[in-house]
Amino acid sequence: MKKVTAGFGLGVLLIFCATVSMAHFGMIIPSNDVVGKDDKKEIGLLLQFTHPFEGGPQMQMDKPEKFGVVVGDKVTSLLDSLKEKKVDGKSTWESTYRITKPADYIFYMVPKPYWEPAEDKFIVHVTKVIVDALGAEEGWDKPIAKEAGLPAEIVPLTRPYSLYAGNIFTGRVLKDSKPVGDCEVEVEFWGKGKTKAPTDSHVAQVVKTNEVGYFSFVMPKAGWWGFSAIMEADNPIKLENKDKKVELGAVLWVHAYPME
Ligand SMILES: [Cu+2]
Repeated sequence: MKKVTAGFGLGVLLIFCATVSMAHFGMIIPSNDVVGKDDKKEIGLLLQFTHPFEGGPQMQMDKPEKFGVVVGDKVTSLLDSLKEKKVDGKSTWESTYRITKPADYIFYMVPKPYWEPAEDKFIVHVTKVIVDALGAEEGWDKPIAKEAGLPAEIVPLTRPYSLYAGNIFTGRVLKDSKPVGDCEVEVEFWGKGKTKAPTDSHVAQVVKTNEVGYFSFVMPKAGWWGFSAIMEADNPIKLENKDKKVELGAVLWVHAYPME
């Protein structure tokens, strides 16, 4: 809905999406991005597909194809831990995860393809979030696509936790483990509809990667920020015997704290 695709006029887009500029994002949000030694060792995780800035409309998220965590070299599927929770009649998912040792925990999710009639394509937003536990502070910069079986990912160059509002965040977009240049990265604040945008086009910010896949963005406000690198998947998906394009998003969520 951010782009008017051939054959679809603005009028059609408006029917499906209240505001043209709203972008949808895959989301994994942990209850905490940093778990200290005195904190509860159980973290909650929320998985959903929505328009984060506006706090909706909520979009249906079927049970993901993959959901798990990479700790060091170890990949663990957490699919069985997911519990469905309906929000506005649409499925979201919740999980809890117990921290067992000092490490950076890289959570990832590959959703089932979502059919978006307004854009005449499927959407697959492969999503990551990284939690540091018990002062480990290492492992966050590791690509996990190969081990976890992700078609694309954002690898952070800025440590992706314990950030401040006002920090610059830099990441690198990889598809099939190769850098993606000239790629649009949509950026959205998880405003839940409480943050006001001066115009519709302020809802999602857009930066592009340079020729070797790097992008940067300064986060102006404390809270959760989502970065979504928008690509096209290699293979179309058939719908009623017609090949449909697949929007492949590589999404990373980071949390910025206020500086007091
Ligand atoms: Cu949408």
